[in-house]
Amino acid sequence: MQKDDKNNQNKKHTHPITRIIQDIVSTLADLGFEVALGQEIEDEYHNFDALNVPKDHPARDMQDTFWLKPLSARKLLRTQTSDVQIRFMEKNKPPFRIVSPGKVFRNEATDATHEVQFHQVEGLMVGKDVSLAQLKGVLETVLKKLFGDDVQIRLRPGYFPFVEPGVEIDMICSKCHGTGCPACGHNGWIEVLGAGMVNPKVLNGVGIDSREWQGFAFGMGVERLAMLKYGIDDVRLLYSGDLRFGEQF
Ligand code: 2NL
Repeated sequence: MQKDDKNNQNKKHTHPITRIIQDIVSTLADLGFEVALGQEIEDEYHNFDALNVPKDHPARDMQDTFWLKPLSARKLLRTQTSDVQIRFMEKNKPPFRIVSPGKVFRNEATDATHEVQFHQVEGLMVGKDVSLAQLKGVLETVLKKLFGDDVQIRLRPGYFPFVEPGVEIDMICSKCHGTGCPACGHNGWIEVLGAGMVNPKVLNGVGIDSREWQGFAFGMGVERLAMLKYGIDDVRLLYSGDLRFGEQF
């Protein structure tokens, strides 16, 4: 670094989104997860049907999904990276643990907390006797790496068609430690991601016998985690291209 670099301008900076993805992936790699990557253009089957998303689910609407009309066979921009995991399960026999980071797309109005293009990290573990308790341990390890050793999490029931049971994971507010303050909307807890036990219909659909195998899965929005970690109040700042923003990291 140069001596006159008062403004932090000559250092190398990794974008906050990249850093969060690297932290999550390296923590999961230590726990035996392999990276699985896919494609951003996907078909309706791998993005929705294989995940037990109902045919009339609003997520499939033109307003929520970018459909690529000129192409044949109902192609779309993937709305989550679960499609990668579906394709992995079609080709590989359990047991396995995979993590799928990547870019995803939702056709919705942008505001301080929504962008049409964002990043997700999904994880999946399939084996014998895989449990919700193991899921909790894995997610606690990941969140401690991102937010520090004081992290405490709790599981609440939540609904996603691809998991049963589904859970929402909350992290205790680091400002008030659970008593409630403006930072957590006077809640004491902050919702950070969704997860659950893989729905047996999803396993059977890819040819994995759900009487023999179980799995857990989780999905986290990277922009949301970056905003929480670095106190960023508008997601659009992450994509402004303004070097003064990047130099702060
Ligand atoms: C969220 C919730 C989630 C999954 C993603 C998943 C993948 C397969 C099977 C079953 Cl292949 N589940 N992924 C499960 C629960 C929640 O994401 O809010 N993400 C931002």
